[in-house]
Amino acid sequence: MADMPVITDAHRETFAADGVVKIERAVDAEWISGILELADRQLATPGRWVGDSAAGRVGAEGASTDTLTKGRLFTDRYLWRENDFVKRFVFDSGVAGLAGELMGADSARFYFDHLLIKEPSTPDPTPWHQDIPYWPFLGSQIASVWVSATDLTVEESSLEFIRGSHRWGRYFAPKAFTKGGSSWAEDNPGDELPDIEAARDDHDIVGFDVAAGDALVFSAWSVHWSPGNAGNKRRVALSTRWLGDDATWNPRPASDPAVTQADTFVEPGTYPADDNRFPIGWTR
Ligand SMILES: O=C(O)CCC(=O)C(=O)O
Repeated sequence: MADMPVITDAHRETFAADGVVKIERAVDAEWISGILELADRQLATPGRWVGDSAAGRVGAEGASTDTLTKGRLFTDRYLWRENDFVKRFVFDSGVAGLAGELMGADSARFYFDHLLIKEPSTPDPTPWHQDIPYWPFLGSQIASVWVSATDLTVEESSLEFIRGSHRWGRYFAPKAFTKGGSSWAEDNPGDELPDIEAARDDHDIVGFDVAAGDALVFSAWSVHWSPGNAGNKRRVALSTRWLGDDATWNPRPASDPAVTQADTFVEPGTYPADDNRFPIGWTR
């Protein structure tokens, strides 16, 4: 188990008030190079749950997956059950403890891993969204730990959040991240998210420049996005999703299909005490 960065009262207060907090040097260089290698591997041989803005271009005019090094938003997820590195990252890097501590939970169960890559000169933003409407869960203690494997400014596609939006009591209909990538999400219920970009000054937006190894820990109810990557280097982040004490399993027909009712014995509306699908990563 890696040494965990110290979580201070200031971190806890910021997470509670803003719905997001940056934890510097959350993971060390070994994990960072592992994430970068994972990115190379998944780009070359994507998993089952891939979303790829270049999918239509692969194979066209001789383009192979390896040659598409510009203008590409690529996501892959739910790798932990087959990929040893991802599994070790989930359980041994300390990210579970960050989530558990900041949620104020007694334990943190794991939901899924999400690799998010934007090649240089990728115009595609990750749209403004809340995470919770994509997922088959409800509860206030549900959070992500987003770890950047590269130094990153907001212009190079780091994340921005609307401060305090986790407390709005709103549930916004999801949007697909990439064309065809998560179109299942668009059948989910929810309010129409206002056009944040058209009225940025109406919102209290906070953005985070990060160093490789920094983590952004945020509530699944926080409204957030990332712009495209205007920079000249690949942007790679690995997000892990965590369930605290008050999380309940609430599958809907259009929830993320990576884990469905067919995969678990958990009854809808109850705590997800399934050590196989939602294993404990940390306890207080
Ligand atoms: O990395 C990104 O662009 C988006 C990340 C995100 O939305 C998430 O981890 O929930």
